Order: sequence, then C-alpha cells, then structure tokens
Amino acid sequence: ATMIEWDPNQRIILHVDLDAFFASVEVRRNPDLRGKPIIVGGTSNRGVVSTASYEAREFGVHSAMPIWEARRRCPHGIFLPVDGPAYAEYSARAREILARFSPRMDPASIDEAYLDVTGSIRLFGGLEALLARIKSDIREELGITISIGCAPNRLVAKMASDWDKPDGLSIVLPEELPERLFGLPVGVIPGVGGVTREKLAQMGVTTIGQLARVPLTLLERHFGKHGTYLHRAAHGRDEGVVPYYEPGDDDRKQISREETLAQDTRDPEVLEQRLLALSEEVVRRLRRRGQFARTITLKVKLSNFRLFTRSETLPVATDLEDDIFAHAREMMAKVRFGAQRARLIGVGVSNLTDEATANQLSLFAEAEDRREE
Ligand code: TTP
Ligand code: MG
Repeated sequence: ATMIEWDPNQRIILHVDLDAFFASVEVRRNPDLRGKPIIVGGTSNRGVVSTASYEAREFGVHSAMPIWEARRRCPHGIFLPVDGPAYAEYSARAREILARFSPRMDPASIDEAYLDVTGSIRLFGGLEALLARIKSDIREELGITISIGCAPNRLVAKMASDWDKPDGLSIVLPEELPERLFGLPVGVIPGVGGVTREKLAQMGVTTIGQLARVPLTLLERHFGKHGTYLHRAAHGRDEGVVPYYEPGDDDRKQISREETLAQDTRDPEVLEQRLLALSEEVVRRLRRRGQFARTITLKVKLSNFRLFTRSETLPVATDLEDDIFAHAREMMAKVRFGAQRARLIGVGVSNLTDEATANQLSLFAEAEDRREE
C-alpha cells in the first residue's frame, strides 16, 4: 500500500458530506427504492425539490427546482414528502460516528462536518486507513455513502469533497496548493454566487488561476472585505480552526453558564466572586473550541423572579477572562435591584468566531468602505 507523506507542519482537515442525504435516508428505510429516481420534497406540485437521488439527477432534477418541473423532467420519478425528524436522527448518528475520529469535529450543517484529524492518523494506522474507516463505519452503520475532501484547511477540504461525488475521496496535498485550484471556475469557491461571478467575469476573470493573479488592492476596491476573502481563497489559504465538539453546545452559537445562588444576595463582593467563577467556566469552554466571542451577556434573576438580561458587543472578539469578566461586572453594576436581591446569575458569550483577528480585519475594511463612500 502506498503511504501518503503529509508535510508535518501542515494540518490535515477533512470535509465530509453525505451523498443525496434525504434521498439516501429514504432508500435506507425502504430498500425497494434502491437504484430508482427518488425526489424528496413533497408530493404536491406547489413545493420545491429538497434533494434528488443520483438516478433522478440524470434527468436534470436538482435541489430547489419546482416539483412540477421535476415531474416534467422525470415523470417516472418516485416523489416523497420531507421527513425532517428521520433526517435529524440520521444526522445525529453520523455526528456520533464522526466524533470517534477526532475531538475536533464541527458539524457545519445537517449532512456535513469538518474534522481536524492531524492528531488522529497515527492512531488509525495512517491517513488512508483512517479515511477508509470513516467511509466503512458510516456505510455499515447508516447504510449511506459519503464524499470526503482532505486538504490542509477547511476551505480547500470543502471544495474537494464535491469533486468526486458520490462515494468520493479527493485529497489535496499541501504542496499541491495553490496550483491544484487554478483550473477550476471561480464559482466553486464557497460564497461565490451569481453576482460575484458576474462581476468577476466583467473583469475577465472566470478561473481561480485568473483570480489569483488579480492584485489584492483591486479585489478589495471592487468587493470590500469579500475581496480579501476572494484573494485568500484563490490562493487556497484559510486559517479557520475546527473547534472541539461539545454535544451539549450543539448549535455552537453561544456558550453560557448560570447558577442559582446559595442564598439571595446583593452583596457586590459575593456577586463579583460568582461572576468571576462563571466567566472562568465560559472562557474554558470557549478556548476548548478554539473560538473568540464578541458579545457578552449578563443574566440576573431577582428574588421576585424578574429577569434582567444585558448584552454588550465588543469591537474585537476576545477569549480573555479579564475582558469577559470586566464587561459582565460593568453590566452588573447597572442592574436596578430596588428592594430585591439576586437569586440567579449567568454569563454568556455569543457572536463567536474562529479568529480574534477576523473582526479586526473586517472592522478595518468597513472603515475603508465608509471612507470611500
Ligand atoms: P446537500 O449536501 O447540498 O445535497 P445532498 O446531500 O442531497 O446531495 P450531495 O450528494 O450533492 O451532497 O444538502 C443536504 C440536504 O439538505 C439535502 O439532502 C436536502 C437538504 N437541502 C434542501 O432541503 N434544499 C436545498 O436546496 C439543498 C441544497 C439541500
Ligand atoms: Mg450532501
């Protein structure tokens, strides 16, 4: 067997995407459907297609197409309603399986996830063995095929998982970047839709290679901060980390901790001490996920059960306990207790990002934008 030699200074990131997800679940639940053109999205002609099996795609049926159009293109198709709870269950089981392969796992949507397997490959006997194992575990336990993109970062892994669908595997070695992307159309870059594509075409840019040669300043002039992203994407660069998976914080949009006090109090010293402990907890979770927060929320429930919540959004994302505690304490000072005491207090963070600098950069770009206006 050939062994892939991966530059030890580079991360190994996977993007896993389940094939024809809703349709695959339907086939799994009713094997008679295997090999047939399945269209999920409802049986009435007024709806749209959620997804189609690969057999139905041969007829030109795809997601977001009106059902009546799908019926016209594929009159012998099997049209099924959307069964949300069933897909959610398969999605949860897929996450559970994927979490075996790395503690850094980010479920990005109902049927896709990022994994940072840099630290796992030795445990699984090499990268090829690990990739084969992910595919076989999901196939055997869920009866669904997946496509994997493997690359030094999230962005390229996401693009690569699309190259060989269904049941695909595309590996982009660190030394193949950025040239491996140059022949592809700009539309395969996540976030590049019709409008951006059209604007780029007017600049004579249709491939990623052409995009990579456009000076950064020119892209920023035309697209603002999106231009910064386009430039980095064309060069196959992306520093985003895969956070640690926490089944508890599943929606990944916020982290919060609260406690009911041993006894109701408005003693600032006691409140500050509890606030500090809660801030520490929140920061620990934030750091474990490799994230930074911009919004800090304080929650105080009074003895009469009245609830106060106050939020503050910082100009720059932070993962520092001092920052989070200081802002929570300031907000605490503004709570009007009246004759009441505090019964419960909580600290939360939201507006989470993977990079502290991301917001600094975007603020900068926004300031630029305003100056130009
Ligand atoms: P996708 O991963 O985009 O599509 P897919 O899994 O069906 O097919 P592929 O093999 O190309 O990955 O989306 C996942 C599920 O999300 C899909 O099965 C149904 C749902 N979905 C919609 O309901 N509407 C849409 O427009 C899209 C794109 C997806
Ligand atoms: Mg999919």
